[in-house]
Amino acid sequence: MSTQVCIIGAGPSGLLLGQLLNDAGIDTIILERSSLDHVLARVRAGVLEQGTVQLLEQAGAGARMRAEGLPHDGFAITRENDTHRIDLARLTGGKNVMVYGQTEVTRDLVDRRAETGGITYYQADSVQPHEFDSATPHVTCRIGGEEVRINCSFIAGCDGFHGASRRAVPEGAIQSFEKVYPFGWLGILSEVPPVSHELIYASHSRGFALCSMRSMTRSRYYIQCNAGDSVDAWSDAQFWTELRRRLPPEIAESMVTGPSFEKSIAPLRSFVAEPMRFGSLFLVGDAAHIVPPTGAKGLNLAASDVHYLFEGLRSHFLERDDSALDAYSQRALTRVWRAVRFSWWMTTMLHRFPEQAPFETRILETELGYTLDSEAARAALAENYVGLPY
Ligand code: RFL
Ligand code: PHB
Repeated sequence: MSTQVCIIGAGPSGLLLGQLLNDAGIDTIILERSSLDHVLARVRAGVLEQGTVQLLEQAGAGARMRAEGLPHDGFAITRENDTHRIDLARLTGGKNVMVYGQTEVTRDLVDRRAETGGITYYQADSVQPHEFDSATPHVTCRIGGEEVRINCSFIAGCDGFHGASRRAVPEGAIQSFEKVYPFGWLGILSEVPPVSHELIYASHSRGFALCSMRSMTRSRYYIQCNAGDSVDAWSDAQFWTELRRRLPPEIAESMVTGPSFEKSIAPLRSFVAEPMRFGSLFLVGDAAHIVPPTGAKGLNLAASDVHYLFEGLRSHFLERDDSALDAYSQRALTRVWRAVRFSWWMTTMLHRFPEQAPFETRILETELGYTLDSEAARAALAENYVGLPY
């Protein structure tokens, strides 16, 4: 087989890149390790920046998001029992974010690829990029028990943090930066109306909590938990009790609870691999970087990487101009590091760290107090939350 761009991974970055390329007349094949059902069942992000919304529209996958997504002009931060609203629209000159689940984004992109005849192989085993530093890049894998070789001009590694693409790069050619946080997020989905029509980020002496949503009848809630906790150790009743304790009483009292239909623990990590290009292999999204979910940036960074790479590939194939492709790694990494800094800052300011020195605790309390009281600090928070320009 052969194609112009072989894309590894059918998560949001692989599907979005594949759609933009196919629509521009550039041929792609997507290889995905898991089954379609598994890809569609993953529950993750919920907040889309305007740049992500525009890219989904550009890919022809924006209609349901426009109809069913919830535009949010602000969110709340609670500190023990006080509530402070961050007015995103006022602080950013009219910008907002869209609350629309990653599960729905993935479904819309999968449907659009099927409508437009794009090729995706699911359950592709042992996917491996080869010779991306030569004139004959190719990818091998097993599909339905058969060995397959795909010759291509470029390989897009969109296969997430645990994928094969980054691991195919020789150790000396890549530099990694990593910080692992000493806690996780225990998250649930429940068919109950959200406690507030906007998100609530709660900083509390018992630990962080987040009240989010997927619709006006489906809530997504998270609480900071210990790094080693197991999901089975948390009953729904224990989850709801702990969540309520971390919220101001008037919010906790008005919260509707019910059985969870999804419950999982996510570890928190910041990670960046540099550079993001190795010959004809490009790393995109979680394959190159991970942020803790506190700033809602992971999926949005995957989208901005896709934007830069699509522009580069489009100019290469349609205009015979390689300048944007050559600038990919640098342009993507500049935006990535800003989001890594913001996510680290939000995480550090809002969580409670085990064994924190009293000095650090006071500094972080002061950081939060300053952020909530200063118009300039709130504007900086809002500017980053809605998403820095591409
Ligand atoms: P993905 O989604 O991990 O997709 C990678 C795909 O590659 C496949 N794959 C392989 N395929 C072939 N061969 C291999 N060897 C392969 N290895 C892996 C995988 O099966 C998968 O289908 O990466 P992608 O596309 O870069 O997308 C990144 C986003 O999924 C991620 O950044 C976000 O979910 C992060 N995130 C959030 N981001 C936001 O922008 N806003 C949020 O509100 C937000 N909340 C979150 C989050 C992530 C969370 N978790 C669980 C980590 C909340 C949580 C709890
Ligand atoms: C979510 O709804 O899953 C969500 C929202 C905001 C975040 C992280 C996750 O910062």
